Amino acid sequence: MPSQRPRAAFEPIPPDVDLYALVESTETFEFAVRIHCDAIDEQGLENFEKLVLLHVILGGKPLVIEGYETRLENRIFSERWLRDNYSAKTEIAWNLTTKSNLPLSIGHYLNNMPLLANQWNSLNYKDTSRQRIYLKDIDCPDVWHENLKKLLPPSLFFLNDSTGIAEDVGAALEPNPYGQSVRIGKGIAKAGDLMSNLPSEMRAENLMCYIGHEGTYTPCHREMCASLGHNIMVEASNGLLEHGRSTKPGSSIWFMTESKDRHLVSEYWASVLGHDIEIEDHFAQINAWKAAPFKTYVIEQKVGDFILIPPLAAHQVWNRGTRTMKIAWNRVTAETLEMALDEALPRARMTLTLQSPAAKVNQSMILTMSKREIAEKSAEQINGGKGMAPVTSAGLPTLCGSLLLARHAI
Ligand SMILES: O=C(O)CCC(=O)C(=O)O
Ligand SMILES: [Fe+2]
Repeated sequence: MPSQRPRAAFEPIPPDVDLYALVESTETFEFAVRIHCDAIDEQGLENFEKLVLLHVILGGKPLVIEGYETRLENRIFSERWLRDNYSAKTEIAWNLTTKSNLPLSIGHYLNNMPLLANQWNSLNYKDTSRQRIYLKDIDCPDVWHENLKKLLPPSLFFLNDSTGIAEDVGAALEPNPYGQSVRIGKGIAKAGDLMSNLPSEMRAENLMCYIGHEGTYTPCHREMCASLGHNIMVEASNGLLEHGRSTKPGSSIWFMTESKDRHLVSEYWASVLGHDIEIEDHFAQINAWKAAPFKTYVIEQKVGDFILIPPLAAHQVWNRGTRTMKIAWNRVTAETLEMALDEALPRARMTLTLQSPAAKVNQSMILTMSKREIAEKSAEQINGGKGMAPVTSAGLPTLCGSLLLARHAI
């Protein structure tokens, strides 16, 4: 049991870390594959979707799509815009130093970021009493949502409904908005987000923003329910003066494994590091990654870098510089559902049962259901109680929706 073993301690990353030298000198480290967003326009969306399926979903390796910085509208994706429109909004920040919630206004946080970031240097970066305040999992402003939607490949976006062809294999009956009582819906999806097939009250509204300063981080974890993770850095400090104060360029360092190494990763986390990978509580030391018996992909995410996180691939993230602003979401496809049913759900069910007394009624109901009951229940939900639908069709996102929501309720 992880809790009975000595547990690896947290060790911060120095502000002057040389990532390129680190990857160069470590055999098991490799930079993740990058493509430019212009290449998607040149090669076509269909080829790009094939690449995502083969490289990320089935191949289980991370992919970075770079180059969005020139397409993001600078005026909207800016510190100034956020300050002008959301200064007074109260959010719950996460105090990483005390491991507790900290309610604050967005304006107050933005004002204090240079102070929070500039406190660190190569001598004091291990100081345990200094404040690390991370504004994470906050709602994404609607204007950002709408702008991003116009910018990114539609099949990758949050709640997109490019999920199959009408009347194709696996289609279920659905209410007909044009008169007759029912019509045959869409078939089993190729890409898209199956969550979009659900009534809005059942969807996981998981389009989230992360705003962080040097030394804030997200411990190692995997996306809930074997879903596919998406994360784009939309803004960062650029090293110039802001409101009369100097800034340091913002970026995020990612350490990520491959889907295929998931069992090895869990075992290493439990037996060597003494932590449970299912509980997002440990940011592993660089030395722990170096000594690990699996490959580690490293990414330095800058503005305009859009990262695709494979299902069940463990990853942790460290913010650098004065400010990074990211938008992230999850997507459920036919393939990720299959993986969820096979292995992520039994584990998630265990973790959530243990950890979340606050889980909502439908969540706990779903968590105690068997795989077959889940399939039946989901089929009922899309067929209006008229019987079974194929397991990988639209019904099962109900379950994933509950789990994705539950992630933030823990
Ligand atoms: O940027 C972060 O702090 C965490 C992001 C993450 O884990 C994700 O997008 O899945
Ligand atoms: Fe994540």
